[in-house]
This record gives sequence, C-alpha cells and structure tokens, in this order.
Amino acid sequence: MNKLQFVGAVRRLVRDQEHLIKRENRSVRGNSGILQRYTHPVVTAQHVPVAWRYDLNFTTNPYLMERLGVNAAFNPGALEHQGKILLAVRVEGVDRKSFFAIAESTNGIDNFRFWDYPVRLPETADADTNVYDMRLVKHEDGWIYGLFCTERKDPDVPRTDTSSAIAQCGVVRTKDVKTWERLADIRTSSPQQRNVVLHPEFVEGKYAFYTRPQDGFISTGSGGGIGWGLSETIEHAVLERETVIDDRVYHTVKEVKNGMGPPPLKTEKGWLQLAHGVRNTAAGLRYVLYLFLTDLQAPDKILARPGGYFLAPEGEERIGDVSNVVFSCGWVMRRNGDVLIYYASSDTRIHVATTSRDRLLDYVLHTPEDPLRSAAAVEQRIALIERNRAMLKKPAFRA
Ligand code: M1P
Repeated sequence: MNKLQFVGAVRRLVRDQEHLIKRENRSVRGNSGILQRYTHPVVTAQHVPVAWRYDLNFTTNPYLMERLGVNAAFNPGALEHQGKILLAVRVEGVDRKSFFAIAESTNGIDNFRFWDYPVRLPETADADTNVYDMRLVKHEDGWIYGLFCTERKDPDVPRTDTSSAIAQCGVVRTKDVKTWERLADIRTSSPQQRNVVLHPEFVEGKYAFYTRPQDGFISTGSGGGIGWGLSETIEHAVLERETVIDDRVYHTVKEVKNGMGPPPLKTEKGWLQLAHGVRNTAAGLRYVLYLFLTDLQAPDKILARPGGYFLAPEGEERIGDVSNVVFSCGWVMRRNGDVLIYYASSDTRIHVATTSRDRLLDYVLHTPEDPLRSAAAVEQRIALIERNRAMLKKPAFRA
C-alpha cells in the first residue's frame, strides 16, 4: 500500500464506522407484551473509535494494522445525565484487559458514540489486574457512583495455578462523569464479591448494598445468592452483616448462581429489581435475566417474584465469547415512565430492549410465581387455559 492508498483506507475505516454509528435501530416484530427488542446491537467492538485501535501513521504502520485490537464491548452501566443516555461500557482489548469508556446517545436506541478517550480509572495501592461491569447510580447524597468488579491474582495459590483470582468490589464517584475519585474497595466477610450494587437511597441512614457473596472465583460455593448489607460510610465501606435476600433454588433459572443487575428503579409500588440467574447445562452455563419487586421502605424485602425468566438469549445473542449469556448492569427509567434496558449478549455486544414502568409493574405483580414442581406447573397452566376458554366463548372473540 502506498501513502495515497493508506490515506484512502483510513478514510474508508472512518466512513464505515460513521455509517455503523448512524444506522437507525428499528424495533423488531414479535412482541411478548413485556418488552421490545431491536434489530441491531447498540454498541459493539466495531463502535470503538478507529483512533483507539489503529496506528494511523503511514510511516509507523504501513500495513494499517490494528495495533491495539478490541475484542468486545459489553456489560455497561447506564445513566441519564444532562438529557443524554450514557453507557459506561466494558471495553475488552484483545489482551483480555477490560476498561471503561463512556458511549453517549440522545435517544438511547441508536447513534451511540464513544467520547474521545476511555475512562482513566484511579487505582488503589493494590493495583487492579482487571476491572469490569460498572453499575452507575445517582445516589441521594449527590454523587454519581460507579461500582465495579476488580480482579487480582490470588496470592495464596501454588505457582502452577496461573488462573485463580480474587474478585472484589471497587468504588469510584464523580459529579460530571469525567473526573473520577477512587474510594476503598468494599469490605465484606465473603472471600470474593461480584455484582455489587449500591442502592440509590439511604436505608436506616446508611449506604445500602446488594452483594453476591462467593467462595471461589467462578464457583460461588456456599455463597451465590443476592445478599444485602449496610455501611455507615461509603469512603471505606464495610458490610459487617450480609444477609441473603434472594437465594439460589434447585430447578429454577437461578439454580447455580444469581446476581443483581443494575441499581433498582423506584416506583410507587416498590423497587423494580433486575437480576441474572444461571443454570448449568451440558453445553455450559446459561445466563438469563429475571425481575422482582421489593418494598419501598425495606428494599431487602421481596414483595413479588414472577416465575421464570424475563429475558433470555435469542438468535445471534446466543453466540459469542461466552455463549448463551445475557447479562445486564444498566437500565434507565425516563421521566415519562419509559424504560431502556441495556443487556449484553454472550459477553460480546450490547443491545437495548424498551418497555415501561407500568408494563414492568404489571409483569412483576401478575406473572405467577415459579410453582417449583411439574405437577403444580400443569395445574397453574390448566387454570389459565380454563379462564381463557371461558373468555374465548364471549361474542367478541367469535366470528
Ligand atoms: O460470563 C458471564 C458473566 O460471568 C460473570 O458473572 P457472574 O459472576 O454472575 O457469574 C461476570 O464475569 C460477567 O462479567 C460475565 O458477563
């Protein structure tokens, strides 16, 4: 390639990316009545700016190679800020290191564009090897917090074990989503933590956290449910007591493990909670999303628990780096009650699903609970069939 061809190739890269970013995202046909899916993912590795991946200097990169490739863009925190939808995207380089970068859109459905630079996340004295899955929350104390997983190699395993790691919850805060202050990692009695979420309001005058205690890095051991704990301070948060509020249950969508998704949404009927549940299959772990409702005054008390999953991987969502996974750590409720749910599929790309506060409340309050046995599930379904047969006999349904 000569210099002229190089310039042309760079221009094509930029033009193709603009086309991708500006592509309209239409809702897809087929409606469960619960939520609306969309044709295209909203953010992918290809949305990451060309200047973050290629060396654009002909002299130092005559073949126009990606020098710092990006493998995936997934599991974003989400926030409505100054009229824009911001996603704190987990961008994963080809070297497996994840970092955070803000992508912004006006409508939250398409035209997501990364800001000029990724987030420079301050470190603690104990440097993070890998950081991921940031949950953004506007807390009533006036700060915007980002809680994320920080992972470091386990120092207590034999030298031959090069995989074992320790996962803990890191905390940063900001007012403008540009400058971040790092606080101490959260301390709990559990050996490992992932999926820690800060509740947006004080509870009993304290900071309140949803946790996911776990013994091992992948296997949760004696942990695995969604926990709850309070801390006097946020700067050095310590959860003296952690109680499991939503446990794993045999032969349900959360048999192996579960974890809180984004910070809950406040409604007049309670806090809407989105979580992921994991079960094991011959093909590996399967991650789906489920929903429940908790009490306004006591957010650790579950009021309604619809059975089954709310969203599971479909079509191309089923395939990726870690296949058969949907995972969410960000959603936004707009002032008019519209809800934008950001979920990643198979640890690879980000999608949006839209719904509304009223639909979600209807879903959590009127979807039957998991009956936990096949015979009981049949009775549940027969009761529905009988009600529907009576309905279908009405004149309006005939003709
Ligand atoms: O690979 C699926 C997900 O696995 C982990 O979630 P959990 O701790 O609940 O199993 C996380 O690493 C998450 O980032 C990932 O999407």
